[in-house]
Amino acid sequence: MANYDYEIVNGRKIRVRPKETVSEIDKNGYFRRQPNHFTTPFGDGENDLKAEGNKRYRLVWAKLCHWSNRAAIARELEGLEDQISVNMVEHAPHEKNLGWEYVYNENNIDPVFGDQFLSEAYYRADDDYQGRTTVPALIDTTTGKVVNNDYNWLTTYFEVNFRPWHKKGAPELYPVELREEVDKMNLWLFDNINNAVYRSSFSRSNEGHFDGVNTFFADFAVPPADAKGRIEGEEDGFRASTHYDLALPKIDWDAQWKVSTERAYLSSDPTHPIYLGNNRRFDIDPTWYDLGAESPKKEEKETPPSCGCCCG
Ligand SMILES: N[C@@H](CCC(=O)N[C@@H](CS)C(=O)NCC(=O)O)C(=O)O
Repeated sequence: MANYDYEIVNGRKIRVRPKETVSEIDKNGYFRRQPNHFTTPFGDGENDLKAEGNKRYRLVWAKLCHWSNRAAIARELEGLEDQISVNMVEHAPHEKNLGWEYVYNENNIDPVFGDQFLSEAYYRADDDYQGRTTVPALIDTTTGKVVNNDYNWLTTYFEVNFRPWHKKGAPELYPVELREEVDKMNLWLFDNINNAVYRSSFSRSNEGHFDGVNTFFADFAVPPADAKGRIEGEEDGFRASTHYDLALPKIDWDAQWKVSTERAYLSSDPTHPIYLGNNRRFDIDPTWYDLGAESPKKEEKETPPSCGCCCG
């Protein structure tokens, strides 16, 4: 077992949260997100998690976390409030950063598990788990162990596997005919928006930071484009949006727009680590997590010489 740092809180030995700015940074200073650790799916397979209502599972989420908001929203939309219980966490000041804590409960103790920190359920599941203990987390109340923190698919399990427990008239959030499209959209969202924010914030080099920033801004404010990718009111406008590539992968946008979209970084590029073709489970190239690996490099662009006066 690795060496861990602990703090004693109310007589509990609580492990100090690992710092992403140390453990998830590659040698070029890029942020490389830890893989999800508890990814066993719900299903009929021998080793799959078994869906069950009656509050067998407890969802832990936090207001500030977009991924966990999604799980909490899906649970309520489908009317699973009486079937999957819920609790919320926040960070609270301690000498060291101890991660998510049940600050909304009396004495900061979750009444079901008797835990003060979410990490306690993570380490019950895997005592040598080295990553950050994140929300959303689904905990099995029969064992008190985290069984799934796979934010992308958790919502889908609520929609598909927990269907027998949905309220009457619950919306179908993952209709069969749209699943492929929804999956693609989720991939795009992960790569270009949600995780781009992390890449811009936690990178420890300018390159890594701007890689995140540029990805985010290239794709966030996507104005509506017509079928050819043209944006109304912009004569030469085009959108370097990964979503279009994922949704309409057969179109060569560069040829279409007769202009280079400089896509080297985005997930339409087979060399991009998130490029997955039709793979549904984020089977990202394992070297993406290898912090010793080379980060992708953008080609340097020549900066036009300035006039040396007011233009700087
Ligand atoms: N499960 C994912 C994504 C979920 C995630 O990153 N959640 C963030 C909040 S948005 C979190 O719980 N962070 C807790 C922490 O870093 O201590 C992961 O392991 O990276």
